[in-house]
Amino acid sequence: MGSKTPGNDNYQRGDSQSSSAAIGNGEVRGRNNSQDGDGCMGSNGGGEDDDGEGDDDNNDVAPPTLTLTGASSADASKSKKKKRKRHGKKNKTSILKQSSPPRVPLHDLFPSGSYPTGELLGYDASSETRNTAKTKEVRIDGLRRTNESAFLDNYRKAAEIHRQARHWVQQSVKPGQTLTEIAVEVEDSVRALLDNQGLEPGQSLQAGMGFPTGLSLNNVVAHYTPNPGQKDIVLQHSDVMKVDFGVHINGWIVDSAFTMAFDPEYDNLLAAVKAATNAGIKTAGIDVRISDVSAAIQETMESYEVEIKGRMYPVKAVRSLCAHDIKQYRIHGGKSIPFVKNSDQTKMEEGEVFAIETFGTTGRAYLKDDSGIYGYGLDPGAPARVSLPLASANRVYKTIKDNFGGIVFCRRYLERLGVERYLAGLNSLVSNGILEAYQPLMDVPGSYSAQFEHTILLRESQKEVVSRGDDY
Ligand SMILES: [Co+2]
Repeated sequence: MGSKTPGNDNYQRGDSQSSSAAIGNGEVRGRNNSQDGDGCMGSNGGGEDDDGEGDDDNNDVAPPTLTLTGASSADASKSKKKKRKRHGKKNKTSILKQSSPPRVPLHDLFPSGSYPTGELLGYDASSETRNTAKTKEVRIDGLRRTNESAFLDNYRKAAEIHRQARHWVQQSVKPGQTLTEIAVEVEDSVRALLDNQGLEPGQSLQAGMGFPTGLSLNNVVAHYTPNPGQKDIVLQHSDVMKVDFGVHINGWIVDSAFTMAFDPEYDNLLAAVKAATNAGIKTAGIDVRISDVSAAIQETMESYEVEIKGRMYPVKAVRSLCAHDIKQYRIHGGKSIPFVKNSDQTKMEEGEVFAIETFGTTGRAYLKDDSGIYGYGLDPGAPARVSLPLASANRVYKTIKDNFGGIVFCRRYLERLGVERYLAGLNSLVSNGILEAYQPLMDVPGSYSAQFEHTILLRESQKEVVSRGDDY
């Protein structure tokens, strides 16, 4: 999920003035904090290739064999695909055993417990040197090392589940399906691969969906998910769909998204956003300033012009959403990376996790809240119990604590737990400031938007694009 552009607190750190000056205020137009828009990263599409380098120098295993489908995001070059497949050989057998839709738990496919490494990229020379001092400290600390290895295992497993679940989406989703069918299938797949249905209290805290599955069409840029009881939307051949979902294990969330379209008319829009996200990934690193990542993103995004239905549009970088860091059980860790120039001197730091996402649009790029609710999120530091006058608020609060903690959830996630008559309770928690509600975000009608997003780990000597796949 993308974070809403901070006008305020999320941007904290002294730099806020600068960042908001550059990007912030004006553009945000009244929106407050950063909401993430989970973005995804685009891969090699559109002739963009940053990832190529990483692969080559690191023997890193490309995730098994997803072939991207008919979706236009699949356009990536065939030759590259082949090359990667070879790298991924050792996992090949495992993927062959995965069912469609995916239902074979990941631990059965990888009995050794060792999951594919993401794409490893080096830092540029200057940042590596800067790093040395900190690095030593880390080496001494054995406990931290053990934690680091559990952290990596959790992240790599969650990323592989993301790849396998999205592979199904790319292969199987077709116009005529409803958004509810698609969302439920994504979620059923993720839970099956985790081998955790999350129906008992506490289970979803161990592993589950990282946030509500986002399926945002056309001018709805981010944060739309189907809700129970609402009129369902049927996917059309002419739609551009952002598919944004997360997988978490022990609170470590893989946040990754892509865009699919059935009409090749949108290919260049998708390519622009993929390229922008890849530019952000390439620039990101330990000690790198947020302003530098933003500038790289904007420059790439705005170098594209696209023709849709006979009209030319510049691709605009969306102003109201940001990429963001991720903390345990917390999708928006507090750092935000706008997609346009700013003077935020905040640096990325070793050990941090970032969701590098970008959104491009043919519309105005300043988004408005759409009606309805996407999801709700508790502050992870929220107290164990609350006592409000409304009994149902206290009840639903306990359910949230027991099942989601700080993980953003949606009404469908509550209903599958058998919770009923929760709306008044949720509203009360929101109005008391205990729960934050996220709304869908839209650009002007008739516009089209795309998103790509990857989760990256800023490890000691390399950055790991943990959610990278053959698809994007
Ligand atoms: Co995100």
